Amino acid sequence: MATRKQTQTSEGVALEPDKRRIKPPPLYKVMLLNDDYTPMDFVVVVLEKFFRMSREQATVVMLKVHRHGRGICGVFPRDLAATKVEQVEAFARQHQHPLACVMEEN
Ligand code: TYC
Repeated sequence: MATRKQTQTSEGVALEPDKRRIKPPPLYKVMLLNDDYTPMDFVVVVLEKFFRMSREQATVVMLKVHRHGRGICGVFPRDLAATKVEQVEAFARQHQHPLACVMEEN
């Protein structure tokens, strides 16, 4: 096992925090699921509004979901992914659409 990293400070030698076994936080994919009722234009607006996509990018992702059943909107740390899912589903319900948004560990 390697020794802990040391830094020279004005007070002497200090041990740096041991970061060797700290894994980076897991990332989560946020995905939209297809359904037969949500209008295509609404899905494009969702991708522009919540995932900062251009109209062109949003259209590509929407059509991928429409044709393949699901598609990735973005990859985020857990809390941000959970917030995106809540925001998208709340917005869809406000507009009476059944659009489903889910997250999955990457
Ligand atoms: N399948 C929908 C339709 O034909 C469009 C749609 C695309 C719905 C993506 C949901 O996540 C979705 N109107």
